Amino acid sequence: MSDEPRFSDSFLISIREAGSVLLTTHRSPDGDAVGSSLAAAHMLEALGKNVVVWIPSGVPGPYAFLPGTDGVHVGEPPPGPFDVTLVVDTSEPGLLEGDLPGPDVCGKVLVLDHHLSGGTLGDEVVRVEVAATGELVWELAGLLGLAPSGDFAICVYVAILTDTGMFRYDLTSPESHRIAARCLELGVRPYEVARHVYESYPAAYLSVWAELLGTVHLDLDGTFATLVVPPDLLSRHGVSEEALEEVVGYPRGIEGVEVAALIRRKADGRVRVSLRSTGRVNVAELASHFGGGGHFGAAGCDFPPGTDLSEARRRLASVLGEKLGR
Ligand SMILES: [Mn+2]
Repeated sequence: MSDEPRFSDSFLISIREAGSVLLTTHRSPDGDAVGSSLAAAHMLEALGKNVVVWIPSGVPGPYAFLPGTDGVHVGEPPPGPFDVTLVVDTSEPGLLEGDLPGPDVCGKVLVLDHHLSGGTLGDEVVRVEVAATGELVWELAGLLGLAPSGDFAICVYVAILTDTGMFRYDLTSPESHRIAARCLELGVRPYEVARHVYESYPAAYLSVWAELLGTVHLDLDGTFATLVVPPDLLSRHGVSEEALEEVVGYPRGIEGVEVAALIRRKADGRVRVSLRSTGRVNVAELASHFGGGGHFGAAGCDFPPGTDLSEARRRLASVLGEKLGR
């Protein structure tokens, strides 16, 4: 980890001097995206700024209990203008759900993120060694001289809880736990949060998972596990894509598995592959063979329309087989 300060003076001055701030994040917002956006909103409001959180598709159900959700602006961008736009949890323009309005509306664009990317949205604080963007928001609040509130703490806690996979993934650090511990001291109740985030899914999800887990296929001597989503699975059970979010964790958990994949056809006909690693194989690199990308442990790629789902699996297995020497 580098000892140089994470936040440049110009970044801090831009935040301090802003009277109005637009906050936004990436599409398919996860717990870190929503938690970091709302935590930053609580922080900036405590500093007396006018803040709008813009999440075009709204806050997904599991995070809707977080304080500040009611004020989130959905749909088209808010009219503004804003002095500063702070983008959290991505620095990749293509991963935003809606295009940022022009500089006349956005003002100066700042980024807080922990993903490797070639993106160039604005003045960026990107730290790939940090487990969650929420940790950067926590640090920023301290640099701005703020004592964390309970509302701020619960948003940061959800960001860290979800992006560390419940404190399991490799980037989980002593600092992740220290911040989480402070959040508990500020009133966060772990089971209450877990109930909302992980234990509030519709009963239909179990039927979806039961059917999907039955498609598990092991290749490469049991090191590559895939699930293939039947074409009408979601519509038959009346659920959205959210039902598929965590399910790839099951094949990853099989003893001996190095890489797990969830393969499905998207509405536009392309084949979407979500990849997860158990620690030895860099799945971002695997995904990059097919024009995708992501993290070492979690990545994704698309195959063009017309690709058969089982053909996508074979092509992945062939590249992975070379990497694994199988
Ligand atoms: Mn994140």
